[in-house]
Amino acid sequence: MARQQAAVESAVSKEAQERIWDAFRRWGFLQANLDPLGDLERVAIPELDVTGPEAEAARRFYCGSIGAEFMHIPDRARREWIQQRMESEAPKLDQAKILERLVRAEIFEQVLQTRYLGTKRYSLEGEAALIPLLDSILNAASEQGAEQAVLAMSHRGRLNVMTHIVGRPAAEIFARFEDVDPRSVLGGGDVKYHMGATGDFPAADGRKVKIHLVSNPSHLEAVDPVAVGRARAKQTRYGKHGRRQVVPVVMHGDAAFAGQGVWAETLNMSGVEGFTVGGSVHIIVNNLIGFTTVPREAHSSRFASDLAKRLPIPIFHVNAEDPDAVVRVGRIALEYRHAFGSPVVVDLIGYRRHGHSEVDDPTITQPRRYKKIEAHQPLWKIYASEIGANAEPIVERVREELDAAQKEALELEKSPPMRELPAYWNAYRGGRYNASFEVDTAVAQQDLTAIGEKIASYPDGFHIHPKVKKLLEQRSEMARGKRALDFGMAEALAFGSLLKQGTPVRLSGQDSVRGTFNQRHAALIDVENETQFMPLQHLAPDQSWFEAYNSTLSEASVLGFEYGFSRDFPEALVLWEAQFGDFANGAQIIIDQFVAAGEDKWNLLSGVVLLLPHGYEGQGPEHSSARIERFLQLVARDNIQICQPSTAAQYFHLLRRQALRAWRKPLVVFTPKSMLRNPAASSSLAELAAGRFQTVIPDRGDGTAERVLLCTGKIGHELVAERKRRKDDSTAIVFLEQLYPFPEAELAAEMDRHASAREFVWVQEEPANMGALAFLLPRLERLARGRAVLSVKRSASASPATGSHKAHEMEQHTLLALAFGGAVKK
Ligand SMILES: Cc1ncc(C[n+]2csc(CCOP(=O)(O)OP(=O)(O)O)c2C)c(N)n1
Repeated sequence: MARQQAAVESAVSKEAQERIWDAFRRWGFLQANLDPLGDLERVAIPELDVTGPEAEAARRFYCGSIGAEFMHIPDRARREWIQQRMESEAPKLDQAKILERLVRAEIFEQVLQTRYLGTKRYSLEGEAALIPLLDSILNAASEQGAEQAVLAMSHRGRLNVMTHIVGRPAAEIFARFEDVDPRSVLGGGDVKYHMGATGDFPAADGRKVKIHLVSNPSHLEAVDPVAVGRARAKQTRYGKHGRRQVVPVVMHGDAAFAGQGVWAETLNMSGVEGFTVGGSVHIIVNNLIGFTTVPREAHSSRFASDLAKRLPIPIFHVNAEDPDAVVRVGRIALEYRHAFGSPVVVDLIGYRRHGHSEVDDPTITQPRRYKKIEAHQPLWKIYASEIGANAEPIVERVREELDAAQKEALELEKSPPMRELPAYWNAYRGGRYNASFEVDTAVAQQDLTAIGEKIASYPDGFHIHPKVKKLLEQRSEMARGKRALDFGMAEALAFGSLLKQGTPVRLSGQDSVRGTFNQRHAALIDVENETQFMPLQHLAPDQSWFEAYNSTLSEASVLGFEYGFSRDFPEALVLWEAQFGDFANGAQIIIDQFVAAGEDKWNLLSGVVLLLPHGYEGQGPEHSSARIERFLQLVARDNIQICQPSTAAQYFHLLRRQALRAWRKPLVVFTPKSMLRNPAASSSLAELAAGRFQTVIPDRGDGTAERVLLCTGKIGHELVAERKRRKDDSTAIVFLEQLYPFPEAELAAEMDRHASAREFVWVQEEPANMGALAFLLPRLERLARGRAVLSVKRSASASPATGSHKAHEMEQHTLLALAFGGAVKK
């Protein structure tokens, strides 16, 4: 009886013990000691109001300098992994090395402060533990076989990271402050705390980890998907073990992490096959302030990181003033990433010693906090006294080194590049367009037939959907020259021929595998078991790789990712497709900051292709335009290419040109919707087997036209049909297939050829304040040599298109009527 009683009691107490541990594992982070200045108050949790040895042990593990959030992870093995790490004694660390790191980080900032008073550097002081944290992550990564790390970060502490983690000599950073070579960047370039850098990190195990710090615009968080896309490309290069060999580490500010959405979009891709990188490591360099904004104004949650909890990934908060804990967390984070291929978040909570930049006075908005900060010792001093070390000799030595580096910088004549481009960029060129870049894009007809037949076939026993079967039969006819080619087939043949020539192809976008307009069918789906078969992956044993992915419903992160991928795979044709061109403005930051300006700011090239379905077809304000005007406003110095191919053959040659030329420039293509299957836009096999992309498609060779209509894309086909209907034989219709780089010579030749024309009329579907009108008018006037230049367009409008199909048709009818009769001046 007594024994039975004891057994019950011990069972109860075991249960009670479990409850205690569970409570601390679940809620302990809310009472952890995370904020060096104590402003982040601990949260009262009744479940943690317990005493006794069990409670004390659990409190020690879960309410110290590390607060782990992991109980939202459904996978028990992952929770247990973290539990086991959290509930073991802290490892012995090389504290002397940590101290040295801290001294270097802080003295570097102080030297910059005294030498370059009044210049912005976005000091890391208050978060100096970032350097030992990165050190710890990279050392752990090296042990796991990492050969490269892709780092992304914004302004805060960037110069410090460049020197102490990327390994750029301090003299190079000083040279940027000295601005030794301003002429090299007149009108271009970027500020020093945005520049990319490459280097080698010497890991403790004797190996070197190649570091690539990604160039970054001011737009906070915009770099996140770019960095992850770059990591994916590098991993693809490594092959099978790529995910282990390349580790992405992305750093964030707390206000930016809480406020911006693109990191969340990027992390949402982390488990999606086409976009995974085997886990990215995220560090919030959390100084509990954003410029002048305090956390209660910056987010509605306790932690800036809270939104990350929507994913089953761990978040480790750590007090930035406990360097040992920080170093420990770095290792745990990296090893977790490695063990489970999962992203992980480290929230490094410290403070910001100065104003937002060093020229900003923070005492105006946070007088009390800054009084506290002023009285607060730098971390290296606190740490040195904690571990009983004398840091003064290190300080002395570091100062001397930095003095020497500054002298060295003054002797430099040119601004150091701070990076080395990988060899795979050797074969490619940027800069201004040169006709010598042109290549042959035609493919012999028998080769097209062979590729086309493969594209139209699938394995025996594959249960094909009847509609797809019909489409493939049509494709087979197209391949044999028995039927005109549509855009879908032209694209497949462009991809297929490139793959056979050794160019890999990667395409992503919303519903892009099938194609929003049912036009692509890159994957065939077995109707019985939903297995996929991608004919373009089965062309020949020695072909290059082909990938097509449906993306998450995001523009910014997916385009950012593909831009990033293109940065590390110049030899591949990398395409991002918007569902409709109108949605591309969801990625406007990526377009403005990376696609259009990347070469100007950072001298970095990309051949990424944007496919933007465009055309006024009565589908409403958000399914018509792709904002041609916006892209045209971004152009200068041949930075991007803007094209609208009006036939299947033109599309074929354009895609091949993009891949085969050595000129690497982003390509924006306005692609068709209804025109995808319009017989007027289809082409013969012979047109793919000869010729090349025409920037201008001329009309009527006899030069007798009285009027010349100039247009681009779908409206041109409508104009041709209208001309036929009217039996008009005095009008020429010229298609402008490339808007930028503006094909001046080709267009001038065509306009001159129409010697009898009295007037040239630009016809566009867009309202007067949109489309290519404003861009083209001055150029056309120059080329018209005194002859009239008129235009036909919809009335200026705040919104791109009407929502009424009938109104659309009336408008379209009027456009055509005006084009053939009543065009008005400007
Ligand atoms: C998208 C965007 N909006 C606004 C800014 C202007 N801005 C630059 S830094 C900053 C505060 C950033 O705070 P936080 O993310 O906490 O980083 P910290 O500077 O504190 O390290 C702001 C608002 C910006 N760079 N990007």
